Amino acid sequence: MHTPRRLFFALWPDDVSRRALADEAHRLAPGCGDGDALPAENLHITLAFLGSVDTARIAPLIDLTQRWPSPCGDWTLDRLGHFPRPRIVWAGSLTPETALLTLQADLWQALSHHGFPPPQRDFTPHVSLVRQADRPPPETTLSEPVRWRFDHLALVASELGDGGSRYTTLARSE
Ligand code: 2AM
Repeated sequence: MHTPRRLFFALWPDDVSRRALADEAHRLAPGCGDGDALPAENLHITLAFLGSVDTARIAPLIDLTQRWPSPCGDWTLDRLGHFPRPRIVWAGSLTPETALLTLQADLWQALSHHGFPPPQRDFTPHVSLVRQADRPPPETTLSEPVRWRFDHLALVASELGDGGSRYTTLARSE
């Protein structure tokens, strides 16, 4: 029997944005209660978190992802925030990003047809930068805005290991 996998849908940054965000994470980490900067390769925005999914339900999700028309747009990250309970410092935007909100809503609508109910809470588009962050960062904005160009949606499996999360892309949009 196969064990369920922890899945989520995400957008991954282009290389330039990834480096800029990784630099920001390293700059911020010491001032946030000695948090841990996330590794550059793990930086992403989650659009839909599915949690643990039985293997029998994964093939339709791969199919959905591969058929999804690739989103194409820019997202400007300029704001810093802090989620106290998961102890995360994140980057997001001061102005609501309509394209991301629409994409997230469309994705959940499609997922609801596969038996995944949409979350009850509001969506705050963000990229986690620092974990184990006991304090918010001293500033509320990024040192320089980061313009992130997105061009595909990815279905990703997450495994928790000693050194943090390991992500494997299972499918990407066409
Ligand atoms: P985060 O960026 O806010 O940490 C893989 O774990 C991804 O799914 C991470 O990006 C994480 O969001 C998100 N995630 C983990 N647990 C979640 C939950 N219970 N609800 C929503 N998103 C979650």
